Amino acid sequence: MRNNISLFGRTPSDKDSNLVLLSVPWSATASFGEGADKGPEIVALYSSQMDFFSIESEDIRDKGIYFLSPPDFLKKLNQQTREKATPIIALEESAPGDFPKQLVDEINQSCNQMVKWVYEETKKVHESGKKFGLVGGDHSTSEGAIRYFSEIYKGNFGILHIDAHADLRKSYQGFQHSHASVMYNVIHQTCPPSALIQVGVRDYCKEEYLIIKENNTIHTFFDSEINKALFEGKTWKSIVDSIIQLLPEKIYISLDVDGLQPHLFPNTGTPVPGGLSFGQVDYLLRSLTQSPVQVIGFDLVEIAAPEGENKNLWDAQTGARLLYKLCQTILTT
Ligand SMILES: [Mn+2]
Repeated sequence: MRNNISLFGRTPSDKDSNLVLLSVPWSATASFGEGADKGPEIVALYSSQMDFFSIESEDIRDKGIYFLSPPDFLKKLNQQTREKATPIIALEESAPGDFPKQLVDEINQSCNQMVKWVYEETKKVHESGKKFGLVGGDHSTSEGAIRYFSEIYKGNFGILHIDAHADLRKSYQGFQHSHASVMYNVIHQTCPPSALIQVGVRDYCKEEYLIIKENNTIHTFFDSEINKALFEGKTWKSIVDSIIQLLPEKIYISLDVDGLQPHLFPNTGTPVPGGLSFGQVDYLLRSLTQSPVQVIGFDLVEIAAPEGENKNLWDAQTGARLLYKLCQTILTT
């Protein structure tokens, strides 16, 4: 295996690892804020800056969490693709639909290369008998991993998708593997997952809403509906229970950090007011560990570093803690 990056103050050997985390520093077609390609790096950097003891959960640092370092080719491909995509992303704002087709094709090919690479890496980890997680990168980095699990489990699993966005756009700005299209691509595979359960969605277009309404494998807990229930006296526990009830036995967690309240991740690419609190996500994850659900893999995406000289890395602080909780969840279900 490739070298690993120190995470949570540990650098286990390959043979002692039980959970392999793939780092995918990719944000080539990010449409608003940049910097999600720095996600894995900044999370690793801040992951030793916390206390691992807690009254409600186990210290998992010595359970062999191997954080794979990204290959140079991927970093270069991201940079080159980003350079090609920048003028198109800017152009879209002034003249929608007016894209130079050849350039868009080239960008789609590069994104496809990234998706295939993630697919192959996920396969390697799964075939080695270890558990799998992914740290993005923008949300397009999840597609290859989910595609692999869809094939291997023949669609017999569900996705728990925490996000401010439905990510059900057919393509976005002409890019087929956009962060905004990841779940559209996932449900249009040969063996799509048997359930897509979305939580925290609050920014979506009419086409996406129609896909949700017309597809009985998709269930969306819109942020507005969650709030209404809470304001009218329902408990978060009862909402979590209804989320878990809809999940099949095997699940993959896709966690876009913009699903949480934006003050927790101020630099994420497309922040939206509203969203879940850190405590609500923590409670949801812990409830999974007390349910019959088995987590087969996860991704944590859209953690970004601010641009320029601003060194506010709060996103990394929150992101590292969220990653630790996801690792606890997959190692105990
Ligand atoms: Mn999102």
